[in-house]
Amino acid sequence: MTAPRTIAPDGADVAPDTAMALASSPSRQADLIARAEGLFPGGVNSPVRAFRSVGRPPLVLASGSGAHVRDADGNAYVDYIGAWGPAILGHAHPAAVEAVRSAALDGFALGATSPGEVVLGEAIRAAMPSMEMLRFTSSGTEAAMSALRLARGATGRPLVVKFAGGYHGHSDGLLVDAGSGVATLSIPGSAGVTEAVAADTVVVAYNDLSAVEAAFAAHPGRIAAVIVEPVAANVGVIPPAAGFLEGLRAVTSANGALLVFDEVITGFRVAHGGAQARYGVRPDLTVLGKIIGGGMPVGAYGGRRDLMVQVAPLGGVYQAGTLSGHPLTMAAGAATLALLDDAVYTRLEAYGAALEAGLRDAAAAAGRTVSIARVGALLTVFFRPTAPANAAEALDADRAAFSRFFGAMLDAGILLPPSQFEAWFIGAAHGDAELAATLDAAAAALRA
Ligand code: KE4
Repeated sequence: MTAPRTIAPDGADVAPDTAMALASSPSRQADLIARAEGLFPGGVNSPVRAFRSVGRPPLVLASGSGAHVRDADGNAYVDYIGAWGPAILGHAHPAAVEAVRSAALDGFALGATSPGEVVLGEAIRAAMPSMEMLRFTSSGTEAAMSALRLARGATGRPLVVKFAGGYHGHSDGLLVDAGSGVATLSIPGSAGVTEAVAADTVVVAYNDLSAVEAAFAAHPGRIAAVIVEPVAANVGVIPPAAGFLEGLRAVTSANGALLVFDEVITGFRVAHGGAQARYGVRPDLTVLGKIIGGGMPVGAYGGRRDLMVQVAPLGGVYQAGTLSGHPLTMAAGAATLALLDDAVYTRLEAYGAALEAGLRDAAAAAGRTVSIARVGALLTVFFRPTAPANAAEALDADRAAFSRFFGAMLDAGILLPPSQFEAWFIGAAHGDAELAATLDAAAAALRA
């Protein structure tokens, strides 16, 4: 096997021995960050990676193995970013690596349906029977955007309801903030999103079924769909209140609108069949990403066959993608899903419960007031007295306290997602040693 190539500062390839020198130089991470900041906005290719909300310089992560990652200076961490969800088996799982290596020998994208798309598609449908038909994309953003285009096309209605704090990727109509009143049309949530586009989205509070009913009353016959993270995880973890998801199912059905579950995070994480299996609520459409690609670029949307047959080339709802269903992604995803058996979910739940209990004990021993929200292998420590029920409550958490906690954990070799408003992503490679290291670090960090 040839030695790994290393790109020197001037961009030229260097020989392995020089590569070793570079890798061990104290400034390699700083050098890479400086170069990245000259190349990418904020030095990153996705904003949260900039660590700006925790007041620390970003890391450049050079490798991952199991529950651990290593930065470009060789510092090792117990990892709870988990590639933002995909690394449910841990990083560089041998089965996934071998699946990708083997698939690569047959070429990369070939420009027509590949056998792996059929294999992974059938595995997803077997786990999530509501996805009678599906379409792969290259990101969760594409999948969510396409699912809502389908909802509008299938119903002939213009409006979509989403929840404050719900994140469904960065398509224009979903980068919006709540309007002035309850159930009023929303306003742009990002520069570059027009008021016209924002006005097709209504934003209401998570776990507030009456607000959803008010939206349908305010906009009779005009709402195409309600899109929801069945477990909110982009404002930190916020579980659905009892009856909330069932209520969404009832109110959308009663009003001729579609229920769209964004399971990009929860899919294959909170249960093999996702949140729809865990909570027993069947959506009309589901959005997937992350785990189904095993860490390779991926998204998917699917659901009722009578809806999906309206997608091109069968129907009038257009959607396409050069690298949709990429063979190497399909291989990594299929290898990953094949290993997600009951024993893995039992292990994930046990680790999550032990981590939650240990963190509660550490906070109590330190006399700190925190709250912890957890659903299976998704967890958030909120620096506020009670676990939030919606985004407004989550957003009043003490961000400065979180930042201090994040920094102390990082210095102790525990890498948390660099935001109070993200979930800790536990994987099956997290074991007793990682739990002990995490709880020891948390006990010290919470006393600081
Ligand atoms: P992507 O386009 O990033 O593949 O997926 C968008 C998306 C859609 N739906 C949900 C529920 C999501 O959480 C995401 C993306 N998740 C974030 C983490 N909270 C990705 C991290 C990042 O933006 O870098």
